[in-house]
Amino acid sequence: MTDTPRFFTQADPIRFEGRDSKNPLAFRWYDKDRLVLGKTMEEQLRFAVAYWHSLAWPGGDPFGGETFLRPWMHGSDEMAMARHKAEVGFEMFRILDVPYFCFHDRDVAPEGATLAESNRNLDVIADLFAERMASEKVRLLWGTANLFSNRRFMAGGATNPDPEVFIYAAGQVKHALETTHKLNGQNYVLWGGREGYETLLNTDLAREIEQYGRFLTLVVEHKHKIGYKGAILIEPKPQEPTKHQYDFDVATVYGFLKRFGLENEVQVNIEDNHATLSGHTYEHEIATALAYGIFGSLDVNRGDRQSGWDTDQFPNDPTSMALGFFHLFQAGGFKTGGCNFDAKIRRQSLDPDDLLIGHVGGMDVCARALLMAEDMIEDGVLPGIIKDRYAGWDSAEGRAILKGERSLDDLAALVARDGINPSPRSGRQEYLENLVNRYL
Ligand code: XUL
Ligand code: CO
Repeated sequence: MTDTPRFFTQADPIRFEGRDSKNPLAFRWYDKDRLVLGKTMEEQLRFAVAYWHSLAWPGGDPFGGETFLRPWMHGSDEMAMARHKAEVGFEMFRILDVPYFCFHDRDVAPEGATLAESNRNLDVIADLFAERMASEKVRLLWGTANLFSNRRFMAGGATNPDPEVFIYAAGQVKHALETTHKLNGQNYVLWGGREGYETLLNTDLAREIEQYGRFLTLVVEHKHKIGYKGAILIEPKPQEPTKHQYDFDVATVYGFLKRFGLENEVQVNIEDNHATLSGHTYEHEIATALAYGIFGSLDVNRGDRQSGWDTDQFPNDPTSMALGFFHLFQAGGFKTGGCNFDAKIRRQSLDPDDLLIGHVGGMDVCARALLMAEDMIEDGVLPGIIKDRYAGWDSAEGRAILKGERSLDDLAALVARDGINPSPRSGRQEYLENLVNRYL
């Protein structure tokens, strides 16, 4: 893996040069050793490069094909191309100095004629990863299986009307999970891109949800059977590619997990662009997951206000990121999760360094957002206002109500006895919004 020409213009890791730097290949905010909220920025943010967008995507859109012409996508020996891709990948991880990467089974190794052949291809590349990881810093944040590209999955993997597809998907996920385990992946992700429907005219929704619950239960059982200690994560998304996906948003996923008794076994991987497609904000999805106790990890990216699809762009708005980070880091930050750049450069960004520059910008946005979140938390004003707003619930009466010690009769009697007639208080939203702007 050493004799192919260098892909990027530089071989050295990108460094922090501070706010005044004009160097596009330098960090202006991400200072990996800087302490923020008790840990280094590197330990708090846990950045990961997504193999699929950065290394496996050719630059196509629905109207046109490949634009990037990556050298590792043009050749006759598919396994040699997969090795070349891995080589460029590890070069990129080292230059970006990221602690993690993420992959789908089919991003890293070609699909074979049978599942056994596909598994063997994956094993070859996973061994290569293990070898490189033994001498390099980068680790695996998560692995996953691609249950959406091949036509066999067009009507779903777990939720397919044909049980043979369910069986095939189970075999594929078993191998992807075991590969993730072998590479010490911190998490295993399931994104149900085809677990949904195109039309209810041909769909038995109740059955499909039962199938999906069964599938996830099998995955959790297998995790315990093989002694995998990482987290199992579902990645919510409301639609695209299907018209409706069952993992619509965090709250829907929570209801699904409860229904199958998996709420203590499975968490969520929340993506910004998926949050906005579901009509929410990133902040809302993060806060909801934390409230339900199922927060796992983040796919950091952004959508486009005009385009109604998953544009997966690199994040560029520190304030909106900080609003989500405020909740996350107030709750102690990541455990098994991290910030995975599920983001792709635009199809006209042809220069190899564009890949690095996209990540540099995204990492700086997250670093800047982390610093804002630190101020929001440490300044204490925002958390204090929220605490005060609910202070009444810490009274003896408030606690008794929540513990279930009062009936509706009791409460009605209390209104009369104490002459309760609440006086509304300001929510102070503009003050709070102005306060957040001061932290930027
Ligand atoms: C698709 C998406 C996926 C998952 C992993 O919208 O976000 O790339 O992150 O399967
Ligand atoms: Co994603």
